[in-house]
Amino acid sequence: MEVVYMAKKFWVLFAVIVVSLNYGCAGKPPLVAELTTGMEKVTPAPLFSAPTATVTDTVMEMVYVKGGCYEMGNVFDYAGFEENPGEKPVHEVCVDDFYMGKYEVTQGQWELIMGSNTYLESLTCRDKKCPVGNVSWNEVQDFISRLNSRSGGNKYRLPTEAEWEYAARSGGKRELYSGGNDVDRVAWYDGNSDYRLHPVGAKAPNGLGLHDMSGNIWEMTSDWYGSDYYSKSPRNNPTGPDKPTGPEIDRVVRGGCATGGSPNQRTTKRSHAFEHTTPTDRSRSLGFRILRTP
Ligand SMILES: [Ca+2]
Repeated sequence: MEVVYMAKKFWVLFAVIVVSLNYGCAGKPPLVAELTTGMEKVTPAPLFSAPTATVTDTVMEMVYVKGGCYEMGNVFDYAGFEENPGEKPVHEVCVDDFYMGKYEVTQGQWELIMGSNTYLESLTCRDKKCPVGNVSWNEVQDFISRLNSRSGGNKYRLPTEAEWEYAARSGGKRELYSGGNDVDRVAWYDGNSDYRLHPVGAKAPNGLGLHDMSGNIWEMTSDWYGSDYYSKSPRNNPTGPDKPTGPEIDRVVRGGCATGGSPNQRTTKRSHAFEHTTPTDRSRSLGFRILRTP
């Protein structure tokens, strides 16, 4: 018993030290003025109770994103892509600094936080490093709430749509896909995925070091969907309509997925969870990525 007690004590102490070190870096943006990657490993203490833990299945890696202003919306004029009225008008938006999850939330992270892998069996990629999907809006809110409780704060949440696009475009740059114009290099989509999800981080990152913002699995945002929202969005830190507008009552989802065509992987592509969905519905092609405020 004494040995077990000492072992537990060691891991608690170790976790406290690691958390202290990491949080020491959290409020310190990189010295480089340009948008860059200030890596932060945010490590809720209980996650370190497993000595065999590996990075992508237990640690929330967050990338520092320096805020700024950008032209949000469909800034591209290219032939062959479907027009999505909801992506226009292009309008200037400014967002504050934040940390964005380097990867889509994985099944390993989900199981550790939620203590359950219910509903995950049907996913086309089953591994701790595969993205979690088939989880409902309400379950994701529960995940975030638990993550906040474990880290002793209230800093984790879903990104807004504006934050998501700013990060996906490597800080608001003119990027067709997240990381460049070569969809095969940066995204799992129907042209290269074999119609399956893939472990996170296998494709090239974007300019901020973020992986899979184009492709693999759709990602939830916190905004209600409004097809006309871009015509009336506030400039600073928009959070979407107060309530859903039009026939859709869904939240905005972004980034495309492994079973979708290349137009869906575009950084400016807006979609929404299945029409008339409820907070308890699930989709195997819908997961999420978390944001942490400084
Ligand atoms: Ca994705």
